[in-house]
Amino acid sequence: SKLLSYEERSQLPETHPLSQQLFKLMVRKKSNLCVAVDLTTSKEILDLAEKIGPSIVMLKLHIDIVEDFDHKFIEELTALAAEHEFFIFEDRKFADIGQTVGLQFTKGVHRISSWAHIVNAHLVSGPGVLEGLRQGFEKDSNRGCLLVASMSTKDNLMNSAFPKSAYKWSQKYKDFVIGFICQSRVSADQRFIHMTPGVHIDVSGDPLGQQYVTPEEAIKKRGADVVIVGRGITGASDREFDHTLQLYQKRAFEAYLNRDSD
Ligand code: UP6
Repeated sequence: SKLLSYEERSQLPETHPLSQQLFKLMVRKKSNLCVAVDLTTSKEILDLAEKIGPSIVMLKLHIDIVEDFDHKFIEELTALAAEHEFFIFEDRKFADIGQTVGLQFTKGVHRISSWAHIVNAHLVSGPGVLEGLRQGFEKDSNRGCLLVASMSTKDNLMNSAFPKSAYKWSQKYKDFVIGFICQSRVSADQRFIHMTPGVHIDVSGDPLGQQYVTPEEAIKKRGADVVIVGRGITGASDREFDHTLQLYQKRAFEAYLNRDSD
């Protein structure tokens, strides 16, 4: 079936309120770009967030690689997210038993549930992971979870059982599951957001098994709604940074506008 526009999808009945906001934000900012900010000090992350804020709809973190983490950093990042209007996605890929992920989500030094607008979960251990996370999502809190349905890496073990279960569980847990991290569309249900990592304009992979496609391939061929770009943007030199950021934003959004043409 033909994909509706982001605008139309923001108005579908029973779309999660967070997804509605995200779709509207994508229209307003003319951006379907999430940047993977895989940097290891709070200063580097905040400086980058300031620069990319106007161009993105989501900033993806791996909070467990930040060497000087504290909650003041989170407060500053949250303030930038409010100022520039983007969501904060903690890419924790929760994967343990429900009891443990419930604790990992809400406790520890990071207390992820207290600040991340969006988190994600692997499906290997079964739906218990979602039962465990659910307890950390306060009711009506406008926070959401993405299910990892497939991966970008070479020789990964995620066979077709994963997207099938991801689809099934998205329906069952739609009070907080807002979509998927995937390499091709999981669900024809347009209330759900499909986000694709492994996107780069210049290179086809890295030495550790990462595999890249272009924004056009991810959006037009694979059906991504949002592309996740890390080193393609964060690795640009100071001199080329603004140009590179704008190039990714423009190419990804134009791929969306032109997705019905070849
Ligand atoms: N990521 C992938 N592939 C997946 C799932 N997640 O690359 O299947 C995440 C990585 C990294 C980012 O954890 O933060 O997306 C990709 O970064 P890169 O663009 O620098 O390769």
